Amino acid sequence: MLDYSNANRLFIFTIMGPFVIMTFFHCDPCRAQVAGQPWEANPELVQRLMNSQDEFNYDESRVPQYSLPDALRFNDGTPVTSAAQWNRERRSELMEVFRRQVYGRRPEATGRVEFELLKKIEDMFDGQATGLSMKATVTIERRQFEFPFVVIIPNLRQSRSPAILLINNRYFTPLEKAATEEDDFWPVKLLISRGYATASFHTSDVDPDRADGYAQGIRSFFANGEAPADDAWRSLSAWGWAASRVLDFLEEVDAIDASRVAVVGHSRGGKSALWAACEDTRFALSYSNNSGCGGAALFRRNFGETIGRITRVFPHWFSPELSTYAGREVELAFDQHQLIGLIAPRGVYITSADEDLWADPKGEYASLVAAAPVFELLGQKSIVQSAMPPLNVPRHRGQTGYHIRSGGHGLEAADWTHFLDFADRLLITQD
Ligand code: GTR
Repeated sequence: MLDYSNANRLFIFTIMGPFVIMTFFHCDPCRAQVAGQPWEANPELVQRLMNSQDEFNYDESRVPQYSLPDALRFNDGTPVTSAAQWNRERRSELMEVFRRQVYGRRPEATGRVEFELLKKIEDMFDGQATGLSMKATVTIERRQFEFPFVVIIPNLRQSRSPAILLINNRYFTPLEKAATEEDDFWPVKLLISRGYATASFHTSDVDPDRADGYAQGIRSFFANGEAPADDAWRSLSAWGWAASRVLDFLEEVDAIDASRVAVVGHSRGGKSALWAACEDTRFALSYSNNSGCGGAALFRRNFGETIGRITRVFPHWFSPELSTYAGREVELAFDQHQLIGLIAPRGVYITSADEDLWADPKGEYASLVAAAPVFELLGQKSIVQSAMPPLNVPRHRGQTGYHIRSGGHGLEAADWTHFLDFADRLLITQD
């Protein structure tokens, strides 16, 4: 197969002239990656993005030199040398950094949360599953806040099922719809057939995904209508909080093993799924799909979406403090590999998509690798290879997994299949 690295393309152009260039730009398979070689961005796509979005960097050669802050050093520079030190002190120190500077601090009050069964379907998918349409009601004094969620449980398993909890940033899927319509974004039938229970809720039902949605959301409810404090939780954290409430319910379901629950999200939902697993150590695994800036990707690479842009367009997602680092990412005391480290020693699965350069695939992968010392300190294996895997070739090692899929930004059937292959190793094999 041909190698379309810049040097070779130049060579081909020199010897064969415009004919090759025509073919290169018009025939997608022509940029097929070399089998077995690490993924590289399509140079044609890079060029197109550089031309159309010159505010952002898509050029690997313009990624600044950077060194990452060490997860295994206390804020004062002292090294963290034992798992006990990490668990007792360093982890909470780092959690505080992310709360203050990125996702905000959740309220201390928990409210009383009750669950109501609205509807049950016992014979979903020809008797293979039971579906529950649920309502969570949060009560503080005499005030109440409600949000709906759906749970589907396999009927045919001998033992308790592990579960996949999707933070759905696109829409709410009512139980009737889940029972009758297939949807790659939340492929209920596939999950059931692979032995998982599954649950989902819609982000905007908990905290509206709009810069002006605060008054209708759970954050305002907890603050009794007061404006959010500077360090208060923002929407990404609020959605993760809701995932924890759904997990509270899963703990009550006999057919589900709540110690084997993965929290999953795509894009903004993927940012939220990572933070959800940091805040709630009951999650056994976090799967963050195409989460990019403010998710898995390293801020310091300054590739694709930036702090300046994301905090301007989505001010409700992050602590205001994050926006002050726009253009000076290098001064951040942390980076997103440490977020992944906060999930260790539990499982983390990260994905990218070939055409989703906005989310910086290399930054998403590099972040996962840079978290390895934390997994190691905690006695677990994780991916350590710095070269990316080839396109569509998942990589698994110990507690972490990664793939980069053909195509664009999205949570697709192939992503789920690859993810479930990884999840099986962590959540199913112990049966
Ligand atoms: C984009 C945003 C990304 C990502 C995405 C999504 O507009 O810039 O960070 O979160 O939305 O959620 O689909």
